[in-house]
This record gives sequence, structure tokens and C-alpha cells, in this order.
Amino acid sequence: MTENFILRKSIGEEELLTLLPKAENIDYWLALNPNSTISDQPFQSFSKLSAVKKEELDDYALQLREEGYFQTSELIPTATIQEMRSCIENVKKAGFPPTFALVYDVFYQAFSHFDSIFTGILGANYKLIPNFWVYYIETNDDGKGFEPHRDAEYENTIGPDGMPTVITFWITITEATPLNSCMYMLPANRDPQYADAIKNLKTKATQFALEDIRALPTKAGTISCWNQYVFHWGSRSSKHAKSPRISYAAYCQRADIPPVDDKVIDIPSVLDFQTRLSLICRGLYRYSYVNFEQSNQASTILDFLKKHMAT
Ligand SMILES: O=C(O)CCC(=O)C(=O)O
Ligand SMILES: [Fe+2]
Repeated sequence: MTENFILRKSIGEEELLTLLPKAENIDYWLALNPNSTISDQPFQSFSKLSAVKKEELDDYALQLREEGYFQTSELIPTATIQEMRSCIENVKKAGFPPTFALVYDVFYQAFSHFDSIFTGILGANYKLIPNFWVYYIETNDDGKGFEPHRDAEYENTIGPDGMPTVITFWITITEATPLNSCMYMLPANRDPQYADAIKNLKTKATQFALEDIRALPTKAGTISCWNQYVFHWGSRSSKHAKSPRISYAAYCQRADIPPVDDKVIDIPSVLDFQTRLSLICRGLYRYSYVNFEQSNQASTILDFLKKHMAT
């Protein structure tokens, strides 16, 4: 494991340990959210909805090239966002890390709404890299997002045209504000160390001016995308915040470069319950590995995650 993994996020191990056996049972999840489905083909209803206008796409591509990120308008319908939120709230109330909500179809069906943007940015047949995480930032002073970092898992993923071949997508399920932990971004063109970061994943961000930090308040149902090297973080929440900040994230890559990771998923494709569980376990293992390693229950949890990752 590299230094990258130390950055990541904490999990309540003791609670998780007692819950793990339930996680293997699809009926448990279906009963937990009776209005949501878990089918073998969550992309089945996949259709090219809401094609984005060319001028809009050109703007996104330009900002991505110059500043390393872009954000869309609100693309996901309210009913879909509400279903996602119920799934996440119920999974969390049951004591699981919110990332387990990704067993439900709705999070994959939502690709219908992003498809034209991802295709415009990454080209046809782009792939999902299932580095999953669901963020649930509580409305208190302890709540905070993921600390300042570059995603920096893969080097040299900027093409000759300046466009990324891999993007992170981060989708808001509630509105993100400075009070409940929105994203903060150092635009690539304000970061003196950005060019080095593309080649050297360990490059820090220590030379920028504070006034160049940009807050990204974001409405629910919006897609934010950034490249692997732009410096960013989820800020600290406040007890005065009215609503938790909830979002989910993963990566996509172009189809015409070799897979950047060990798991890369076609869209649409079969993605049954077992596979989804294995990908959720992979995300938890990958991004919480250090936490688990330090806890007393670590070996049981890691064994569970590894068993499912192998399926
Ligand atoms: O939501 C957050 O706090 C951080 C998200 C992030 O850094 C990412 O998805 O790359
Ligand atoms: Fe990140």
C-alpha cells in the first residue's frame, strides 16, 4: 500500500463486525429499502437521456483542460435523488458504512443522465473504474470531507490534447455548501506544482496562494468531475448546517487506453449483487485499509472484504 491509502477515511469497525453476515444476503438489502431494486443488470434501463448541448460540453472540456475540473447543472431528477438519499440514510441507520448503498440499482441507473457528458469528455464506450465511496458528512463540528489531496492513483493520465483520460466523478445527493462541507479546489492553472504531479504522484501542494482556493457550493443532482492531479478537499462541516452533505464518487476512463486498474466495468453490462458486493468491499479495503489494519477486529473485517473481493 502506498502513502495514498493513509489519507483515507475512517469506519466504525466494531459495529461493522457484527453486521457483516447480513451484508451477504440480498434479501436483507431488499427489505431495508423495499422501494429500491437490486437486479443483475442495473444499467438495463440505460438510455441516452438528456443529451448535453455542444456549447455546454465545449465549456466543460475547456475548463477541464485549463483548471482541471468542471461542474454540470442539476441533471439528476429529484425523484432519483430522493431514492438515492433514502437508500443511503437507511443503510447508515442500519449501522453500515454508507458505501453499502451501492448495492442498489438506482446508483447505476443514474448513468443515463451522465452518459452524454462522459461520452463527450472521454469518448465512446468509456469505462467505469469502480473505486467507490459514499460520503456522508454529518452536521456537526466533527464532520468533514476527505482531507486535502490529489486523487493521484494513476500517473500520466493527461492526453496530448490536455484532456484527461481518467476522471473522478462526484455526485451530490444533498446540496453541498461551505456550511455542510462542500468541495474546495485549487484550479490546476493556479498550482505551481500541478505539472510535476502528473508525472510524480507523491507531489505535494505547498506553493499556492490562499486566494486561489475556490469553494464549490453545489446543488443536489449535479455532477462534478476532475482529473487525477488537481488538488482538492471536502471541508469541515458545522453544527449550524441544516442538512448532511451526501455524495458518491468513482472514476471513469477512456476505452482506447489500457485499463488503469484491476477492475474496469463496461457500461452497460451485467453487474449482479455478488459483483456489486465485491466492488463495495474492494472500495472499503482500498480506502480504509490502514484504519482496519490498526483496529483489533481488523483481521475478521479484512478477511470478509478479501473473501468478497475475490468473487
Ligand atoms: O467528498 C469529499 O469530501 C472528497 C471527495 C474526493 O476527494 C473525491 O471523490 O475525489
Ligand atoms: Fe479526491
